[in-house]
Amino acid sequence: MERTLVILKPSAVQRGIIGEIITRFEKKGLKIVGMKLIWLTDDILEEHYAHLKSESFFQRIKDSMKSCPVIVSCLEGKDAVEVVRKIIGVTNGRNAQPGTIRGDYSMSVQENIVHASDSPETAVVELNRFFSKDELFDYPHAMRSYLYSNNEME
Ligand code: IDP
Ligand code: MG
Repeated sequence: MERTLVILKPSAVQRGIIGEIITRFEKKGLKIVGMKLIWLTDDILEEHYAHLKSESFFQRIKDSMKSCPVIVSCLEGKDAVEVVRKIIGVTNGRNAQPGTIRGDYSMSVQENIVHASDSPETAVVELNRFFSKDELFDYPHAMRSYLYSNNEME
């Protein structure tokens, strides 16, 4: 099964909606295999958002992301990367479809509640960035026969 990184940003933590956001992923059937509260630093943000380094808003994003601790999590499921990106919606909360997390909770491009890996390759790199091996857990998901057919679990 595929794994992806999801970060609940300061906009989720400070608005008190951590539980609501995690509930959405749980209800979908994604399995939580890693989760912790951490305070991000410039070093890790410069690596994580390296693709935005030359943007005028880079400093603003970094300041926002380190304004308070965030929840980093690893979600597992079939095609988890693509499924989670669909659940969160497009980057700009004002354009995101209602029904998506950003569409339902965000009015902003920057303060858009969640981060999620954008490809399986990126997910591997990002999970290594935020989790050590012993912080990610393999355990049987009690509901798995009701979430997937046998052939989907192969
Ligand atoms: P994504 O989070 O949807 O994958 P990215 O382009 O990877 O979007 O950008 C990372 C984060 O940087 C966004 O989630 C958002 O918080 C912020 N960001 C992206 N574009 C802008 C912008 O034009 N203005 C301000 N912040 C932005
Ligand atoms: Mg991105």
